[in-house]
Amino acid sequence: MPLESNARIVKELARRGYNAEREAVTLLAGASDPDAALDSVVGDAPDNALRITANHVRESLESAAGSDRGGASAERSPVETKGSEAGAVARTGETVESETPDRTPGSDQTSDSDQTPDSDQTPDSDQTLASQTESARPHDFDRRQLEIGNDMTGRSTGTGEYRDFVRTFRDRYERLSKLLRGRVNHRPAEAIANMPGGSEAAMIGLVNDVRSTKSGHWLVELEDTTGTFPALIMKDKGLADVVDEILMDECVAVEGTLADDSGILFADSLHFPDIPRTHRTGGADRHVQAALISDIHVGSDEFMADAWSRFTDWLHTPEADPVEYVLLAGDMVEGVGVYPNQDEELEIVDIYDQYEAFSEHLKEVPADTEIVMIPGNHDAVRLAEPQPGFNDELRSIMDVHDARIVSNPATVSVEGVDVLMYHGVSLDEVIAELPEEKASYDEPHKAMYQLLKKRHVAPQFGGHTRVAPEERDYLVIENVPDVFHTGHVHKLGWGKYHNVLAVNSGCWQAQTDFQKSVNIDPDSGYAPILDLDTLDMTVRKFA
Ligand code: D5M
Ligand code: FE
Ligand code: ZN
Repeated sequence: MPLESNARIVKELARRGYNAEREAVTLLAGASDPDAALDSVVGDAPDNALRITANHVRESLESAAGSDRGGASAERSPVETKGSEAGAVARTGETVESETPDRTPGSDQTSDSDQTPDSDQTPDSDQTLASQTESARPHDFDRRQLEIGNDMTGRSTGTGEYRDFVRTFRDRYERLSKLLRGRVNHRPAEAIANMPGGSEAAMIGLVNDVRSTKSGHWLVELEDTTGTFPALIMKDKGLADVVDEILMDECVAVEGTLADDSGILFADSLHFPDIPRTHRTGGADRHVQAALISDIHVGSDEFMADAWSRFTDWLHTPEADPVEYVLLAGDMVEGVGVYPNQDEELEIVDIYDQYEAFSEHLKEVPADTEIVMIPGNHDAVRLAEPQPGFNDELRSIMDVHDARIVSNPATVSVEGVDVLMYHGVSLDEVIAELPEEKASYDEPHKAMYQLLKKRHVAPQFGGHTRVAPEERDYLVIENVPDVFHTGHVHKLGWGKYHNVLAVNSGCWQAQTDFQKSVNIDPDSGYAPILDLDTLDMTVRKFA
């Protein structure tokens, strides 16, 4: 049975307000007249059913056909394991830094989807509505915890005037300098200029300029609320590695000795706000998972509808029962006019139609899944970051599943796990500016480590990443997250930095002409699945 028919059945059931067990879908697809079978199973389903089970289908088919089995075999069809053919490709433990997705190809593993869902996995005594109707592991809605923090939707104050930028930077300085204050005995720029020559001094500031000098040293100019001050990093101080990582406008501390005339600081060390190594992660107190995905790009010729359907089909299998959350890190649709000549690769040219289509695809996700989404650079919100969550018109188009629509970036606490979601436009910049071994498209998580180290998701101002002036710098990473989730670069990569799991989730779009022209080979059709109790990750391949 072609996959399309399964997806179509899932969609049709969703349209009528039902989830379905994977096996139920397979049985329906195998019926001699799937549409009629679907009609009758919906008609026969108990009034309080949320989910069509394989048993519902069997009963309905049997009653329709009497002793004739009506073409739908109650035996398992080979299609049933399709979801699990798209097997786990890699698993991270505590220490694995960077398994590449294609190292271990999708396996043929069959798994608990072979169990009859309505067998012995009966719920315990508390009979919630869901547990009466769902035969696989029922979702205990009472135990779900999802809190949004740092959502700036509706709080934008910027008018784009110069003084707004001053406020943003003041806020950035205040909050990031706090993280450095314990480590250096700093003085304001103004005071340092008045200290006696030869004194030990330290300053915390935003990077105003970095230049290499003729003799191979580096001049770093820092700015705080009182003024600017230059620091000279001599090439023999062993700090080349650190200098490599400096980005404009980020907050750092330098420590050293003042020149005789107090006009410059000879730096001995440079510090980033960084993530403390002692960071202890939170975790769910039950086995529950979240799918971390992004960059769906519905509306593009290259949107991989089949892979997406395979993913959402899999979500309906018992194996995916623990996946109660889907976190979407932006680029829901391909958008219009995002890049030059993009219109040549559009399947859907109207932006609203793109969101309508996206919403249809989102309906394939089981209806009881909690969804959180942030916008990306292809979405129909302002490009400058922070990007507010979608407007009411787009929300009403995407009102399936009661998805939480929040800003980019935003933090989400999911059953005790703090997830920082950020689309990831600044990753292009980090990758362009830093040496290959510190940040590259092949290892996008390493670029994410840099953002964690800087405690800011998009430090550079005035470059590739547009930054909007706001009263508060929403791009500061004030609280250490347990998980940092980005997308945008269309490459899959993950690893741990000081105990924070960084995940870049790949995409659902095949290589575009532009990507071909610049040799970007996207990782398409992967779904990283995060265990919220252990923070282990499994990546599943659906393409
Ligand atoms: O971008 C996906 C990735 O590809 C991201 O690293 C930027 C890069 N990209 C894609 N198209 C272009 C064009 N036309 N110019 C420059 N860079 C591009 P996304 O924005 O998520 O599609
Ligand atoms: Fe994208
Ligand atoms: Zn993007």
